[in-house]
Amino acid sequence: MSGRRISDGRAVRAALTQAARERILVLDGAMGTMIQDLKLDEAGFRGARFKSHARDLKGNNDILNLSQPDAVREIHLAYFLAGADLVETNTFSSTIIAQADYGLEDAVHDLNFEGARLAREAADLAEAEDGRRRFVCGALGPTNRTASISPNVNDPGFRAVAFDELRSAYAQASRALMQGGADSIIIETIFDTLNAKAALFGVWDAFDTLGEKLPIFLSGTITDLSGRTLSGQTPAAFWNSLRHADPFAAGFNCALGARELRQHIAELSRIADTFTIAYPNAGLPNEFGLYDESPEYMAGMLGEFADAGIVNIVGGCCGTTPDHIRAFADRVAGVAPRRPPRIEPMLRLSGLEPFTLTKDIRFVNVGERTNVTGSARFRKLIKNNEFSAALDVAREQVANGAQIIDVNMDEGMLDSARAMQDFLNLIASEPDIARVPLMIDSSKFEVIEAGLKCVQGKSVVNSISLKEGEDRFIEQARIVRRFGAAVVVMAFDEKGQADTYARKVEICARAYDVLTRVVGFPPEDIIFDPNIFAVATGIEEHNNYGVDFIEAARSIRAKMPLAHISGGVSNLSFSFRGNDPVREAMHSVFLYHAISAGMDMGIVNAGALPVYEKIDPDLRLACEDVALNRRADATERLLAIAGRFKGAGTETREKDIAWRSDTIARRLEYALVNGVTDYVDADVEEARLASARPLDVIEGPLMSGMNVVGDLFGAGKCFCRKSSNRRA
Ligand code: THG
Repeated sequence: MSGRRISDGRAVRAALTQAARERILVLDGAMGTMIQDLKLDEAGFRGARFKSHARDLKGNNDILNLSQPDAVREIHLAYFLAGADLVETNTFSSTIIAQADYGLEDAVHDLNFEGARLAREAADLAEAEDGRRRFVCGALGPTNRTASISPNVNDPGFRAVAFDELRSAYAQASRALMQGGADSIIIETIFDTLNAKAALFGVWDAFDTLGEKLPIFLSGTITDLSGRTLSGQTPAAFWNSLRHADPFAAGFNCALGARELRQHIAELSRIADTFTIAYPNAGLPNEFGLYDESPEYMAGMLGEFADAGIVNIVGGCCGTTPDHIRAFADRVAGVAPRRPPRIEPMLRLSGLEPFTLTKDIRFVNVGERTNVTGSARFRKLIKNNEFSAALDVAREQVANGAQIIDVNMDEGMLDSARAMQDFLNLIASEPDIARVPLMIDSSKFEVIEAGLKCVQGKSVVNSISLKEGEDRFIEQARIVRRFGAAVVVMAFDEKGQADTYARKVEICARAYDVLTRVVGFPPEDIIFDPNIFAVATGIEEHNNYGVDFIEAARSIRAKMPLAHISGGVSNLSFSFRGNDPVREAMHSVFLYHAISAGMDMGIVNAGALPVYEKIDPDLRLACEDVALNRRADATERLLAIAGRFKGAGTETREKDIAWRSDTIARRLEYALVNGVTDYVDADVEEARLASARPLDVIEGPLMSGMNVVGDLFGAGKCFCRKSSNRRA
């Protein structure tokens, strides 16, 4: 392939960074609008090369890179001369996936190569004109298929395109864009961050193949007034999903026009530690499919974005013309550019919504029930393909206060990768589950990878370890990082699972060192699991397992304060299987101490963790003696009283309604502390009728109930809050 030299990515990034620090940069406007004005007919679209192509080509704008190259170059040049610093190549649909509609898969390389070459030629002409450096953004559109939504409402688990298909299509397009002379790559009009993650893999594949890394721009699109992407993410969830790409700029384009875009750009501007970009449509299309917003009107809007310090790059999408771009360039000239904020490092995950592990959150509940080995009920449902009831298990975990849900399909009789994909695909279409981040749990890395290819949010991989040595650990960590996921690292090395305090700390410190120094993993995305093993098993060597975990957690948090500590809490009480009240008491007592030592996350049966203070004092003391290994006869003493507490666990218990005969104020307090919503409407109404003013209900019993909850939380004695489902 005769070609230009591939752009020097580092030099481009340095030049762009310097320019963006000095002034607000200008991107071009619409290509489609300009092409429409050419009023080309079918023959015009075909040109000589596609004269006898079997299918109609009118409307395939990208084909003009090959059939009408002079016209495309002219449009680019018009934008550059109107004041654009950057233009996008005319390659929005130049992937084999999108071009399949025209039977033009074979033309894809040329579409991208020529697309980049034409834009570069226009850039050279503009530079010769006025001496100012110009940049070419190689454009990758979203394709016409979504990776995380089914096109068929009757089959929500179906997908019209797979991650790997998108990845290789984007890799091919990216290679040709680079070979044609693109300075950077823009992944744009992102309506589904899973498509964008696949695009990133494709772009990185091209970087690896060609031995050069170009700056990346990311631009999402918010398509409805609720402020979410087509696939349902909020702007912050979107950013958390893609931040690992370390883009030169991130922002939004297209859709509802500048006025609607403002709040989303403002939010991104606050949370994104990179340059921001905004290129809206000229309003919504009118009844003729045309866009009405004038250059002056839009320049006024975007100028206000600039004055407010929320953008670094402005441009136009559908309906904008060189006149718009000229007006934008004039308006933002001389306005001080936004300075990207420094963002405090914290674990920031996402489902459809963001989840940030702030210092105010003492403990994150990860729901354990969607696990085929951890729940007989869930296993049966998955084995019988009763996916709808299996989804209810996930939904219950979220309703019971799980902030993340752990999904595990490791069962000998299952195709675990298949089951993982099917279940995660189904979760994606349940907004009340998909709003929370996922923890993808498997001891087989190929199952984890299969899962990662199905989730648009920023998830947690559970788990990797040094079990098979450092090389394998590094390789797996690099893959996890490319998906942008956080990671649970088990305290496990070549010699085995760490069971003592010293081994736990030693392995975690070694893993931390490798992850941060060799892989470049952000410390806040590392979650150590120093192994919770069963205590009170009758084997003396097991008695100190709880203490070893707690002390290891304390030491790891002190040495590596940005990293986190998690564990499978229900493991602790395996020897009391069949006695849920005792197991639950053990879990709460253990957590009370582990959390104050620095454990900040745990895989738990959400909704089955009694409040520390409410545990029967005899049981609590006996559990504490066991969990903290405080006396040699601790196990015998717990065993001796365990029978007294045998009965249903919290999950099925519920119906102990003695508290219903208390005073109205005490009832409201009980409901708040225990997260019981069943009687709230009637109780609040009763309290209101008994009060002089409705405000008295809030300031009286509701406030005092919340104070009790607040105190218990603050003291680390209350772990989990039920939430009413916020979205219907
Ligand atoms: N660390 C990490 N991941 C993990 C674990 C861990 N994943 C799996 C497991 N351990 C955590 N999850 C569970 C889930 C359920 C139970 C224990 C741990 C459990 N289940 C009941 C039992 O086996 O008695 C089953 C009851 C039922 O069938 O309903 O205890 O440590 N990183």
